[in-house]
Amino acid sequence: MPAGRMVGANPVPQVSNLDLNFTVMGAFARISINDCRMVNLPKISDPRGNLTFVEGQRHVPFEIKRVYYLYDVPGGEKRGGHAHKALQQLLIAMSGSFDVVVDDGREKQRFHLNRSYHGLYIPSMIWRDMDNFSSGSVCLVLASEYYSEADYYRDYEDYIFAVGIRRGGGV
Ligand code: T46
Repeated sequence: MPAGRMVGANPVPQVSNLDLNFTVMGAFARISINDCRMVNLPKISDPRGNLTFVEGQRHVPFEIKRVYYLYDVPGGEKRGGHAHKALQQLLIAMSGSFDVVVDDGREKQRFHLNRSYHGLYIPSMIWRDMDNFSSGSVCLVLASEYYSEADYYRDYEDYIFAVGIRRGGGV
């Protein structure tokens, strides 16, 4: 099965087309996990080996200011465990596979990334946890901003407060 949206035990492949219709988020619109999506990147198939490219503002709805990658992740380790105030990202499994659980404070969704021509777009204000890294996996991240620790929510309660969710139900 290609990388896709997985809801509980029922995988629902949802790989969007190249021409993405990204949601325009108004200042007061609530960002939800429905704004996360799998992006189908161009793949130039060739007997010499395949080639995929990513263009800022075309395949991702932002200018790419930073690139970083996670690698040599030991089996059973977890990464992530935070949300970003402004940063948008595209995550790609350059090699191997891993899972990303996105969480908007109300709902969670698990994505399995295992193709170097699929990317997971994550807008700002989405909590993410990463696990299930396969041996030798590499996670490439294209980011809309330079690194700033001030852009992180690393405490889940702070994040929940910021998205305006009261514990025990209600908004
Ligand atoms: C994300 C996931 C997918 C830097 O100094 N510069 C950087 O550009 C980055 C990304 C990190 N760092 C420092 C900050 C920490 O002291 O590297 C250390 C490890 O970062 P962190 O614990 O945030 O790593 P992950 O793998 O949990 O999260 C990273 C990104 O931070 C985050 O944006 O979405 O990868």
